[in-house]
Amino acid sequence: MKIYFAGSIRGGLNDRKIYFEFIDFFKKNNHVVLTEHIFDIDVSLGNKKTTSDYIYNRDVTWIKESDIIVAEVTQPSLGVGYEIAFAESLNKKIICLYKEQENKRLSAMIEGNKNIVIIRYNDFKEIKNKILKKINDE
Ligand code: 6IA
Repeated sequence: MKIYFAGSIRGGLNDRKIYFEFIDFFKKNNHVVLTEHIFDIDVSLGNKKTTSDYIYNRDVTWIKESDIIVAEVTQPSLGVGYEIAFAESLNKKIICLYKEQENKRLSAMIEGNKNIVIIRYNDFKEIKNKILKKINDE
């Protein structure tokens, strides 16, 4: 599957390590991750073309090209919310991964949307099989 993996960037990069774990995991399971390098600050900053205009156009093209969007939504991000809604408008399959946290709740615009499969977790290892199964489900 061609996966568009989304996660917060300007919304905050606190969960960047988890994003890398998910991306590695998908690649090891023979999926293509279109966004595999976007959280790599060194690669991104080394690329002189990374203006907002360039990023927007490239990412929209990748979403159109993808089979599925997997979004890590623990750290709220305007960009990720936009990407989810855009993918929904194209009838793409959408999986959101949410790490449970005390005194916080996932946005109702994600939690209440029946077109989105939500997988909650405490530890990434617990949900590995579940994610693979959901990715391959028709
Ligand atoms: O509003 P946000 O920046 O948190 O939105 C994050 C989402 O927008 C991600 O899922 C990406 O798909 C997309 N996005 C935002 N910024 C970039 C970017 N910047 N490169 C690629 N996609 C992006 C350059 C990388 C930066 C670490 C220097």
